[in-house]
Parts: sequence; C-alpha cells; structure tokens
Amino acid sequence: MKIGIYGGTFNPPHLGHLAAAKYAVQVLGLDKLLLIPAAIPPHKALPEGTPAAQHRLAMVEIMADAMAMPNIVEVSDMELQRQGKSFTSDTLAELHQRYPKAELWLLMGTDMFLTLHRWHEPKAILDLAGVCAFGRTEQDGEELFAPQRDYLKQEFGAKIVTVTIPNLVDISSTRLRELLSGGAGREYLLPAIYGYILRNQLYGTSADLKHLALPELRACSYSMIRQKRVAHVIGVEEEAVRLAQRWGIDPEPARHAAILHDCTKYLELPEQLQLCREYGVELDELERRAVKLLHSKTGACIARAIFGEPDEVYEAIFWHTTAKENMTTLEKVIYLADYIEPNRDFDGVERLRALCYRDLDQALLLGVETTIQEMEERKAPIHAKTLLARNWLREHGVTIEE
Ligand code: DGI
Ligand code: FE
Ligand code: FE
Repeated sequence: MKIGIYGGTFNPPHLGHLAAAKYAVQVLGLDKLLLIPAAIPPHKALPEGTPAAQHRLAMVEIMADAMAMPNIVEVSDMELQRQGKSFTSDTLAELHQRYPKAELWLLMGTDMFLTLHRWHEPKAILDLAGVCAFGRTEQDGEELFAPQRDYLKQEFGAKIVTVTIPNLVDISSTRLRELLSGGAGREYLLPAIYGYILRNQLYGTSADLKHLALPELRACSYSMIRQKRVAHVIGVEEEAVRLAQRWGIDPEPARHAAILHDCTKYLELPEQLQLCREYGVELDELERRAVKLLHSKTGACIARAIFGEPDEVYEAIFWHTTAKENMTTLEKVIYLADYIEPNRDFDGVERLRALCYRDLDQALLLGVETTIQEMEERKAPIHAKTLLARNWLREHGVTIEE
C-alpha cells in the first residue's frame, strides 16, 4: 500500500494545495492520501491572525471532500492532537507504526524540499519515507531540484521523485492572506473554503453576511454542505430563476432562496433540534424524529437570521420539503425547482418538468402526489402539510390534465 502524506499549516488551504494533492495521487498511484494540518510548525511561527487549529482542520476537511475521492483521501488531526511542535519525524514514526507494511511518501513544495536537510531529524524522515517534491512554477523545475536531489540521495540515501505540476495556480499563502484581508483573493480558493472564511470572519475578512453579493452568498452556502450536493443547489438556482421568469415574479428572491434552501441539510438531529429551539420553531411529533423534515425549517431560520433574507425567502425555504396549503408563487417555484432541477432523474421527471412550465398548480399537485405515493411505497409516514397541500389544490379545482 502506498500512502501519501501531505502536511502543512494549510493557512488557508488553496487551489495550489488542491492541485498538488490531486496530482500526487495520480503520479504516485497512491492508495491513500493523508492531509495533516500542523499544530505548531517547527520551522516558523504561525503568523499573527492564524485561525484556531479547529478552523484550519475544518477547511482541510472541505478540501478533502472537494477532491471527491472518499476512499483515498483522509484528513488526520494527529499533529493537532500531539503536544508541542509538529515534527515530521514524529508523524512518520507514528504512521510507520500504524501502517508497518506501507510505503510512505512525503509530499512537499519547492521551498520545503530545498531546506529538507535542515529539518529536525532528516535522516529519520528519509529512512521512513520517500519524498515527492512538486515545483510551484515552471521556473523551479530541474535547475533548482537537481542539486538538492543529488545531495539528499548521497547524504541520506533518500528516495526522491520531483515533478512540476502543469498549470499550477501560483499563490503563496502569505500573499493570499494579504489579499483576503483586503477583500480579494477569492479566485485562489475553493468556493466552499472561501465561504467558510467569510462566515467565520477569518484572515481579517469582515463581509456583512446580511448583504452579500451572489458569489459570496453561494460560497457561504456551499461551505455548509457536502461537495456532492453543490451541483444540485446550482441546478435549483438555475431552475428557480427560469420558473420565476416564466410565472412573472421577481427572480432574485427565488435565486436567494434556491442558493440557501439546503444549507442545513447535513446537520444531525440534535443540531437541528437545537436550532429549532433557538429560533422558536415548533415541531410536531413526526418532525421531532424525521431529521429529513427539519432542514427546510432550520435552513429558513439561518437564511433570515444569518444572511438577512426577507420573510418571503424564509417562507419559501421553510416549505420546500413538505409544501402546504395555499402557497405563494415563490413558494411553489422553490418547491418545484427542487423537484425538477436538471440533475434530477426519476420516473416521470420529464412530465413534471413540462407541466411546471405549462400550469404551475397542476405541477404542484403532481409533485405533491408523487411524494405521497413515494412515501406510501416506502411505508414512511406522510407529513400532515403534504396531505393538506394536496387536498387544498383538489378543493380549489386543480386536476392534472394528461
Ligand atoms: O433536500 P432535498 O433532498 O433536495 O429534497 P427535499 O427537501 O424535498 O427532501 C426530501 C426528503 O424529505 C426525502 O428524503 C423524503 C423527505 N420527505 C419529504 N416529504 C416527506 C418526507 N418524509 C416523510 N417522512 N414524510 C413526508 O411527507
Ligand atoms: Fe431540501
Ligand atoms: Fe434540495
């Protein structure tokens, strides 16, 4: 088994780190890649304003999730758990114990590679692991690497691979932190990590969460969900705007509701219940145990309280999972955009899509009936509001034409 070890302060993790990590998995053919944020780097003090270790860990976890290789990429807090300076030799010793048969590969950028012989216990490091050094730019290729590689091989018998990463995003963390504190730098970060930084006001950012521009609002939303759901949220945004235009309402509240509609989807039941208590949302018996029914309510609360969205957006998010009787056009648009966005694929989706653009109420009835049928098939209890939504539409003369 080949294990790559990518350590660093990740302050913050940026697109350069991401590209290097992806490339290393590929060129080395890694079975596992461990991303290990350092507690206290041995070679330099953490700069002033460095976020707490837990924030750096959370950002590295976002990066790992974004790599979409869940069976390969893992984040380890082993250096954060350890007391004192984060010596690589200690980390490798610990990993060698845990994986005695594995081939360990240490990943690092140019600067680190060129000073490797001055690290704490270089011999121990190079005995335990091979080194994969990647050039940050085209310039630091062979010319810089070759002498150091030859020296390390001779002096320590080191096993070394050097690579230049094509089209690598060239940014230093120091420069990126400067940009962030000046309100720039977004282009060097994964949107979800940028959103995490904004939400937690890291690196001197001071965005007013209640008046964010769209890229910032999206970034905040994506920072709260798993990467695999982002495509769905983008799809709902597109679809909601189209439906709003089709049915003559302002597309902007629809867009905002869509961007935030699933932002609490990944919170566990206790956190969901805590938010409901905090924001005074009353729950019935079914809701208290069906966690899937809570994210629409808590998402609505977060949208209004944290991101300053108006009541109409709150309501549209609140009812997006169950629907209800007597809905506004915006509420219908969000409920249906969630149902038919371009990534959705289920029996009958095409029929529902067409109906959404022909008759919104018929589409709503079809959506609600489809959910009821699905719940019956799954033998899941049907929410009272879902039944009310269906009955209300029927009582108001809505029938689905073929
Ligand atoms: O959040 P999404 O996955 O995009 O979609 P959603 O907000 O419509 O949530 C769908 C989930 O909610 C699905 O797992 C089933 C659940 N759900 C929706 N209506 C009902 C329901 N669960 C129960 N028990 N009863 C319902 O009436
Ligand atoms: Fe949802
Ligand atoms: Fe959704």
